[in-house]
Amino acid sequence: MIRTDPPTPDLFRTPVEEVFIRNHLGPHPRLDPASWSLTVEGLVERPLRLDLPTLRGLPQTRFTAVHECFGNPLHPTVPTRAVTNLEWAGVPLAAVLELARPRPEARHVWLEGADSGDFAGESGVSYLKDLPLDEAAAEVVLAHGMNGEPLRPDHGYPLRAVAPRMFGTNSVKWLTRIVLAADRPDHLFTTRLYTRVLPGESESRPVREKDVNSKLLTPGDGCSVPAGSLELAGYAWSSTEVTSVEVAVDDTDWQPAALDRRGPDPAWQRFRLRYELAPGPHRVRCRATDSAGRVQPLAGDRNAVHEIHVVAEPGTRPTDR
Ligand SMILES: Nc1nc2c(c(=O)[nH]1)N[C@H]1C(S)=C(S)[C@@H](COP(=O)(O)O)O[C@H]1N2
Ligand SMILES: [Mo]
Repeated sequence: MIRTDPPTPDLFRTPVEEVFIRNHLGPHPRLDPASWSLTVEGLVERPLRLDLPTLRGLPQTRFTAVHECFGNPLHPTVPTRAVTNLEWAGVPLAAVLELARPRPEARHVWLEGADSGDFAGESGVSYLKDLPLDEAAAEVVLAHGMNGEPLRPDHGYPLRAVAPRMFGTNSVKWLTRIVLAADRPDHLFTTRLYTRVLPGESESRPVREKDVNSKLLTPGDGCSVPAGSLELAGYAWSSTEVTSVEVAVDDTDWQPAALDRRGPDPAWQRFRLRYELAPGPHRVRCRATDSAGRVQPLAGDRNAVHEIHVVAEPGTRPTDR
């Protein structure tokens, strides 16, 4: 499937129209909200079948989080920076688990969507992901709203999982089944794809927590700008708080940018640096560090430093800058 991502606009909250769409198994399933239901089964004291009105009657939560695609799982080190920042509304998974009462042997939560199809040479596969029970109970939200409107069909209507600190692949759309289990599921999207060996580790692990990363959004890549003083800005994010962002123009040293604090939600953080840009072509790079001490690598991985190219035009400097 060939498609280009919509550009990331330089706004704190990404408009729904600009959010990338990632469907591994073909076009989105058409689900009728009247007959749709979510089952909770496996190692639970009380198996459940929940309809939408019942879910809407449970405690609700609303928060803003970075929504980032890990990238093509067949090319796990290629940077895509397909990233947005969205406000989600839904029911904490914990509220549903409280009703279902997981048995003591339950260790993992499997989340399955209604879509099925072919991917990476396998046919008739479903979209299935899993998380450790304690992590899922602490973070996963069963979302029905995005940016104050009902989820659109492409984004998982009527209900999807959202794992706010994790890559988008974990946020199962068109959610219809939750299974509590003692083990991880052996499946295309859990154990065969979406696993990786992190720097400094020898064992491969599932793609879950987001990497430290950043993206320069102003000025836009490939743009002409007036030479002189201008703001270089964008967003940085990680599974934890980002603690610093540095910017480098051409081959000068890394300079610390001003950085907003993250706040209680796992949203992205704005960085900015005012810079005197001489006339001519320039390469601008940004590099984030998070509270876990992780730093974006210069090259070779999916979160390598982001770089843009701009041309500063002489004599076009507006007076209001
Ligand atoms: N059921 C289902 N859920 C899914 C997917 C999918 O193909 N099927 N793609 C995943 C991937 S890889 C990403 S990045 C996000 C994308 O969510 P979006 O299309 O709403 O932006 O959904 C995830 N959840
Ligand atoms: Mo993705």
